[in-house]
Amino acid sequence: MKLFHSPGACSLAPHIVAREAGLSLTYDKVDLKSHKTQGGADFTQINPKGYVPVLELDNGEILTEVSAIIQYLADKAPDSGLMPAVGSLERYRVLEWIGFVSTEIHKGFSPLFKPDTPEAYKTIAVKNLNRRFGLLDKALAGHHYLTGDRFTVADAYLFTVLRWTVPMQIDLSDYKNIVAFMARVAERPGANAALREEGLLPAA
Ligand SMILES: N[C@@H](CCC(=O)N[C@@H](CS)C(=O)NCC(=O)O)C(=O)O
Repeated sequence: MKLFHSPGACSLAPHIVAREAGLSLTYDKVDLKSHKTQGGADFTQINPKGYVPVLELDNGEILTEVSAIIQYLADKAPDSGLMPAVGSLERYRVLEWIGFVSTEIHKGFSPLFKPDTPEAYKTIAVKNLNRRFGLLDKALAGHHYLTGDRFTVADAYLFTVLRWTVPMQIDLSDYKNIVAFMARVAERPGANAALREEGLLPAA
């Protein structure tokens, strides 16, 4: 399987999941401005949606959308516990968080990345994000990860999008549980390996 990704983008979430699951993928870096991949391909031919992440399966099929790719990868390594068993309430709890991270946090950041978003709307977007961060901080109180003390794909996704508070200069220091969560995830061997491979940490 091959993951098309861009350093620090939402494609970091499947990269972390692959590392945590012990799956050996190949990687191709996408320049999101030129839509060329490091391997020399025209990315718009690979994913007409034009965005990362894309997972190319061994049979040549293409899977898109963070939420689908992280579940697919985790299900390839069921013993990893990254995705609880099909039919269990625990699985629906993880799905509940994936939905929240995707629609409330990931897409909450989107206007901040767009150069044509009016400044007044950026202020509203940051306010909305802070409301969500308050909820997250409460949800993380007393345990290590979103659904308890086991790391799941939802945590990989949340960690990935919350990293964007740094370039967006959003201060998280009032959210002590989120700050502790970010440090905890960054220290996990799988997440740490993915961060290094994307050039987001100094090489070991
Ligand atoms: N709905 C998509 C959104 C993916 C997305 O927002 N990708 C961004 C990077 S985080 C991207 O590639 N943007 C470039 C573009 O849209 O041209 C998903 O959940 O996978």
